[in-house]
Parts: sequence; structure tokens; C-alpha cells
Amino acid sequence: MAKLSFTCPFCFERIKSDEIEYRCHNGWCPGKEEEDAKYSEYIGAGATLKLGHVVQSQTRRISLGVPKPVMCDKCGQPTLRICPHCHNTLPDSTVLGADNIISIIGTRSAGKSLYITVLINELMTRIAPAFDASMQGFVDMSGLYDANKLYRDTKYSTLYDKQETLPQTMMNQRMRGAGDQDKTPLVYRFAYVQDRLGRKDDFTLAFFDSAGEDQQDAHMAATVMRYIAHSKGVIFLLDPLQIPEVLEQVESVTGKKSTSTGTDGGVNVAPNVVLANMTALIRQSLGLEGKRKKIGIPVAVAFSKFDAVQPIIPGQLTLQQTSPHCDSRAFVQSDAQNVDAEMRSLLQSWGQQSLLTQIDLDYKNFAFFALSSLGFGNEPDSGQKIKRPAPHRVEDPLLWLMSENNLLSNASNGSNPLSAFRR
Ligand SMILES: Nc1nc2c(ncn2[C@@H]2O[C@H](COP(=O)(O)OP(=O)(O)OP(=O)(O)O)[C@@H](O)[C@H]2O)c(=O)[nH]1
Ligand SMILES: [Mg+2]
Ligand SMILES: [Zn+2]
Ligand SMILES: [Zn+2]
Repeated sequence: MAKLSFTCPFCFERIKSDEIEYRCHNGWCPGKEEEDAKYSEYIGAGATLKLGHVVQSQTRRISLGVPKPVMCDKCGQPTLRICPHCHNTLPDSTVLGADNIISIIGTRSAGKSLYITVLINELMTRIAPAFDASMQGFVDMSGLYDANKLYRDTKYSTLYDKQETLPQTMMNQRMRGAGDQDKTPLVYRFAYVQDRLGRKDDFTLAFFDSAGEDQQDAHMAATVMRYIAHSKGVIFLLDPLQIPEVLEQVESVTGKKSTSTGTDGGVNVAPNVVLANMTALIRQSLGLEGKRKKIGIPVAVAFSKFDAVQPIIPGQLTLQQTSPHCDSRAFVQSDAQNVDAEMRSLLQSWGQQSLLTQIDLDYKNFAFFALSSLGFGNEPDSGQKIKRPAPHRVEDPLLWLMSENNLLSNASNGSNPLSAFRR
């Protein structure tokens, strides 16, 4: 069934179904080399690219609420749906399925790029299968976009094949232009295998590797704000080593300087300042600036680099154990509650009471998490070399947000092996 409106996973603009445009991808079409200013602008290409003919939305026909395929008015061949704002091809799961953009934000060196890289790999190989689902990269039939290739080239090959950490994500280059592909969202379709009742849920997951606080480029800043505004949940990554007490304790226990701290001029910004900046950004994105109203989107406050902090964490904590959700094939609420409570008391013991108070004042629905993208005993060496990532609890924030959005069922006692989903 066609929906009334949805969010473009490339530019994050809201689109009404009757605004969709259509591109012909027939190689013999007389209109196959039309200048496309919108797409060229999106990727930041220096010159205007020539692409397939675009059929405007007016020619679209609807039959019983289901859009009929639109044929090219120049050659009569079928077309692909494209976003009227950025002219990227729209995945079927975006047009037909639920919108589920989960935004991942954080300051410089918080660990966003490593987290996205590892999370996607884990989703494809372990997490989705545990929930009887599959995750597939979106591949545009017209050849403009291939999530699998983009993921491999910009992320996987460095971290998993070369086994090196990723370079700092650049902000001042526009989207895919100037050879920088970092800024194009990684777009996936998450689809459940049909359950016994014949239900089949399908949605788009878009990962956009943005440096939250970098706002010099107005075009990018606007994209980041739309990304947050239209997301169903926010994963807010914080670097625990930016807490002075934590860094001191870790360095005194291990007797060496941590290699996981930010390399950004060595400037450490206190987490409550980082949080205040992010809150301002989220408020601005949602049109809530200057208002006392609490932020309604669920926010997972996730501390990254748990491996580096582990030496100062008591061994018996739930945080230290492997995440149970995938094995239980459901979201285990009791585990998430323990993790949340443990993180709160750790934050208090690290002198971060003000962070807790601040979050309470600004957010309606939030929970604390801790994770490691690289895994235990895998701190980057001085040359930023690592072993193959063996992550710890990277799925927790995402599964919590999915559970808050009713995309997973809750097994409070961890025993719900059958249908793990409800909708
Ligand atoms: N020990 C440890 N270090 C990590 C982990 N994740 C990230 N780091 C360290 O933090 C650095 C920054 O990680 P990135 O993922 O590149 O951070 P980012 O948020 O994308 O940073 P920018 O692109 O600069 O905004 C890495 O080079 C590692 O040194 C982790 O799970 N464990
Ligand atoms: Mg990065
Ligand atoms: Zn778009
Ligand atoms: Zn055509």
C-alpha cells in the first residue's frame, strides 16, 4: 500500500507520494542525456551531469491507492522513482515500507565512523539473522548508487581488510563530490522473513556519518538537521575518555597513555558541554529551541570505546557480559535496565551528576548504553593498526530504539523464542 509521505534516505527531505518524480533508465531512450542539476548539486559535482530523462509527477496515475508504474513519455519504457529534491532513486522499502531513520550523532572522535562500520557488518552477518530478518544494501538499477560498494570502499576495506582505524570524517566537502564519498548515506533495507501469520515488515535504515558539531557548511548543517528531525531515534555517542576522571583512572591503572582518545588537537571537551551542544542541535532540528518542552524522540546515550575503559569497571557488572538480545531473539528489557542503572551509577562516581540532571531536564525518553566497536584487547596501536573487530554490545542502542518504535517484541524474562516481532 502506498503511503502518503515518507523521508528521502539520501537528503532527508519529507516527500509526499504525489511529489515523486520518475527517471527513465533505458539506454536507448532519446532523452537519456538530460542535464540533471538537482542530482549534480546533491553530489557536489563541479559540472552538471547528464542523466536519464525525468518524468514529472503530474503524469502519475493511481489505481485503488496503489501507484501504477510510470512509463517514460519519450520511449515508453518503465521508470524508477526518484526524490523530487535530490533526484536520487528511492528504494521500494522507503516508498512502501515504514520509515525508520535512526540517526547516529556525536562529536569529533567519539567513534561514529567505527561504530557505523561495525554495526552494519554485525547487522548483516549476525543481528538481522537472529531476528529472522535480512539486511540488504540498496542498489540503484540506474547505476548511480550501490550501498554495498560504498560501504566496502569507504569503510569495510580499511577496518576489516587493512585492519586500520578510519581517517577523520571530513565535513567541509559536499556529499560525494571532490572524491569524498563519506557524506553519502549508507542506505539499507531491513526486511523480516515472513512470519506464520504472513506478515512481512520492511523498512529502510539509513546511516549518515556526520560530525554533529561541525556546522561550517550550511548545506551540510541543514542536512544534519533534517536527518535528526525525521529520525525515529537518536544514538548519541559519547567518548568516555573525555571524562577527566575516567582518563586519569584508566591511565593510572594501565600505566600507559590511552591511544583511543581524540586526535583533534588533543582538546578534550567535557561530556556535559558536548551534551549541551547536541541538545541545542536536536532542539533546533525539531523547532524546539528556546522552548521548555522536552525532546520526544527516544535517545540512546551510548558511551563508546568500552574496551578502553574496562580496566576500571567492576567485573561483575552486566555491562561486562555479552549482549543477550540476539541469543534471546528478542529485546531483553531487564538487561537494558541493568545496563542503564549501572551506567548511571558509574557516571555519578565519575563526577557526572550534572550530565544526568541535564539529560533528565531535556529528554522525555532516554537510556544509557556502553559499547565497544573494536572489542576487548583491541586498542589501536601507535600506527592505528587493529585486529579484526570483535565488538561488544554494539547492537544494544539500535535494538532498544527499534523496540521503542514497536519493531521488536520485548521478552522481559528473556524467553520468547518464537515470534520475536509485533507491529
Ligand atoms: N579502544 C577503542 N578505540 C576506539 C573505538 N572506537 C573508536 N576508537 C578510537 O577513536 C578514534 C576515532 O574513531 P572514529 O570512529 O573515527 O570517530 P568519529 O566519531 O568518526 O570521528 P570524526 O570522523 O573525526 O568525527 C579511532 O581512531 C580510535 O582510535 C573502540 O571501540 N575502542
Ligand atoms: Mg568519522
Ligand atoms: Zn532526496
Ligand atoms: Zn525513456
